[in-house]
Amino acid sequence: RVIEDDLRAALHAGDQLFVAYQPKLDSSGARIIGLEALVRWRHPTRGELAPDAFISVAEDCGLINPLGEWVLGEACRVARHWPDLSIAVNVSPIQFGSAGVARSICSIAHAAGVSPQQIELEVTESILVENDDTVRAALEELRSAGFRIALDDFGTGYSSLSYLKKFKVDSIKIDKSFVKRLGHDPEAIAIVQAVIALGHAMALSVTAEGVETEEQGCLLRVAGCNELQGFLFSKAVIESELHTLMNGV
Ligand code: G
Ligand code: G
Ligand code: MN
Ligand code: NA
Repeated sequence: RVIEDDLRAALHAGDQLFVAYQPKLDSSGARIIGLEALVRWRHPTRGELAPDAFISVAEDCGLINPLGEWVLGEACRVARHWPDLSIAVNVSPIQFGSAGVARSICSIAHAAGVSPQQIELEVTESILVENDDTVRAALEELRSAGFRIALDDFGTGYSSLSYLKKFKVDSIKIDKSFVKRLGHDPEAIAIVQAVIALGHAMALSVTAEGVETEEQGCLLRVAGCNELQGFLFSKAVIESELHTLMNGV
């Protein structure tokens, strides 16, 4: 069976897909302020699959909408349990291609009894390059409903600065490929400092992802980065492990 059929079955079965949550910390690295929801698949024969192995399949075969809605529903349930944390959910560019994406996202949060203010939607730069008017309208609708919008993987892809002006977002996430080089590549420090300054000049919050070492965390803190995420603090954990994580491990 091809992965597409398996994924369709998994969406019906209900016990194969699960969501792991990776903490986001304040710049001191001492306090958890949010979580990013990351989908996983316990495949019956292939073992545990990371999203790289099936998100693009889901995008190609039309399953990304039900999958994305399911992840958002799960994340909203966790949001209810942790009212002081901001919960981030990745939204695929393909989801933004379908009419009514904003309405669908709003109604899922509403049905779960979660305030949109608690939810951050992570979008990648590619959606801003494609199809401007539809995407812009959807992002505006979501922002005015109270959702925060984060530009994920910032610095990769098209990354045209004009898009940052054209599409209003609340925060940017510096891609881990830049963070990875911090500590041995002087150019990487310059790039990261410039991105943080740019973000702040546009009144955006800046998150760094893929923070793995104390040195990277320190450089980012000194550069004024607002939020840190990465294996230095924690990998993504399942819901039942969140209590341990919150209690300081
Ligand atoms: O989970 P992992 O750390 O391997 O994430 C790999 C990639 O998969 C990341 O780029 C992340 O944005 C993406 N991803 C994880 N969960 C979801 C999801 O629920 N929806 C979409 N569209 N992408 C996701
Ligand atoms: O949405 P995005 O593609 O940025 O998803 C984050 C991805 O980065 C996930 O696959 C997650 O497992 C991974 N990740 C999270 N923290 C780290 C880290 O510190 N180092 C590396 N190499 N990957 C990380
Ligand atoms: Mn992300
Ligand atoms: Na990312």
